[in-house]
Amino acid sequence: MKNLVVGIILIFLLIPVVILSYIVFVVQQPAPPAFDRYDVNHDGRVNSSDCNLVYRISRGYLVATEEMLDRCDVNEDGLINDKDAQLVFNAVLHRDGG
Ligand SMILES: [Ca+2]
Ligand SMILES: [Ca+2]
Repeated sequence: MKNLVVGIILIFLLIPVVILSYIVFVVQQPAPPAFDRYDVNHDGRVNSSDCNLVYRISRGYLVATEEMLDRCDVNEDGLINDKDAQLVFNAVLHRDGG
């Protein structure tokens, strides 16, 4: 009977440890990489290629994938237009120090 009580006490002591360990594990997981709307072609850089893509897509000169459409909508207004192209262009200029 004494062993049963000790076992039950140990179980109730271990439950919070397991729960806390799980919480610490989940909290320490690295955040997923930020979704870079400016990197339209998803090559890890924002440059003139992305400007060109946004401009061509906004003008209907290029049919884009759904993912590219999401990345092109830089200002997240649901439209892909000159405003998005300008924002990507400004980002490239700023990056190049221009
Ligand atoms: Ca890019
Ligand atoms: Ca937009």
